[in-house]
Amino acid sequence: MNNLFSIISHFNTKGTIQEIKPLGTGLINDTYKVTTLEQDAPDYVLQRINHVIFQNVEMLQSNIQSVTRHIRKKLEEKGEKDIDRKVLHFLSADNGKTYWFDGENYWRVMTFIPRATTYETVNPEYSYYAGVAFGNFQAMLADIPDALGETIPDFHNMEFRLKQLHDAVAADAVGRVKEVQYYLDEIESRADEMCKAERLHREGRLPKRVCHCDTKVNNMMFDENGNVLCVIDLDTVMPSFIFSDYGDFLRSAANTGLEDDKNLDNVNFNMEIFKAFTKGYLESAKSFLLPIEIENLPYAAALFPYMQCVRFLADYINGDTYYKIQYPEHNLVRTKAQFKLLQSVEEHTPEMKAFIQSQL
Ligand code: GN1
Ligand code: MG
Repeated sequence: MNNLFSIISHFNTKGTIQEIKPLGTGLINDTYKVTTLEQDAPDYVLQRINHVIFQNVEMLQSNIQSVTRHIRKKLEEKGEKDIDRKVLHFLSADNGKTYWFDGENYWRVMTFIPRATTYETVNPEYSYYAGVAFGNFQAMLADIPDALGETIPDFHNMEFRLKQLHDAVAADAVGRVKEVQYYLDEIESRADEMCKAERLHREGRLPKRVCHCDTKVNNMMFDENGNVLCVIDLDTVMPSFIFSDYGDFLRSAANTGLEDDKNLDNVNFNMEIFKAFTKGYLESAKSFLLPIEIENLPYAAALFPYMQCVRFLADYINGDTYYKIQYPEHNLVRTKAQFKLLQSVEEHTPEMKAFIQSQL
């Protein structure tokens, strides 16, 4: 922890640092809350950037700067109040950049947003607000002037994720392939259908837009009245299909169980959350979405549990090199839970299609 105090001293903070302790449940970066002593000094969030995963930290931070600058400008133009709680603010370090390299790790600091909460689960009312907020987020970024880099190349490219799984199976680095054959077969039988987005894109029928690409429900800040303040965790903001944001929110928020639930009976797709989120999303995004995007929203709802199933399984087969795990079979448990969620989404597809039609 001493080390953390010395790291934050390289950033342009106000007040006296009193305490630094772990914050949140992210699977990639390490996050800490930094509390200051004085009432009038803000608190901060300190993060160690996982640079094995985000290899180009310069590009990463430059993307985030472009995005936050653009959103701030949009909010100012709309005459919004309380803007400091509605867009993230990153501090400069001694080197004039928004990150600091200590010789081993990359670090960044942002201002902590006061009186705001994140949730691991949300009710239909909050899902509706989240739908409106993610639609607005995409709409605000539609005319961002800077070209954003792909911080993780092919991040939500389903063909690429399947190739990674196939490579993992071929290498079978820790001898786990034999125990997961059932899941490999289930994945293979859906592979063609699930790679539809990439095909439509190649045919010129499906555009990429600037998306958040990690719209897990816990990446959204709500105020004390349930209003959405802002979207956080901007590392993966990049051009993608709108399916990314729509699908990943539902994957996390409409799951009646946990992402890593050991009891698969808990895991089902919650249609009330689906309806509320879809209603909100279509209200704010309908004006710019193409018919092919709207028509494929049920596909997006299936794509993300499927993709996550593929990613967790590949990591399990590789011997757990990507996601943080709490116990040896953790990635297998996650795979099974995502697969159960996928099956439940599949059962609800006709109902989803009918609901979407009713909203147009
Ligand atoms: C990771 O950083 P975090 O925990 O919000 C991952 C997402 C996955 C998610 C699964 C950069 O998100 O893509 O959907 O875990 N982020 C990265 O929970 O791989
Ligand atoms: Mg997160």
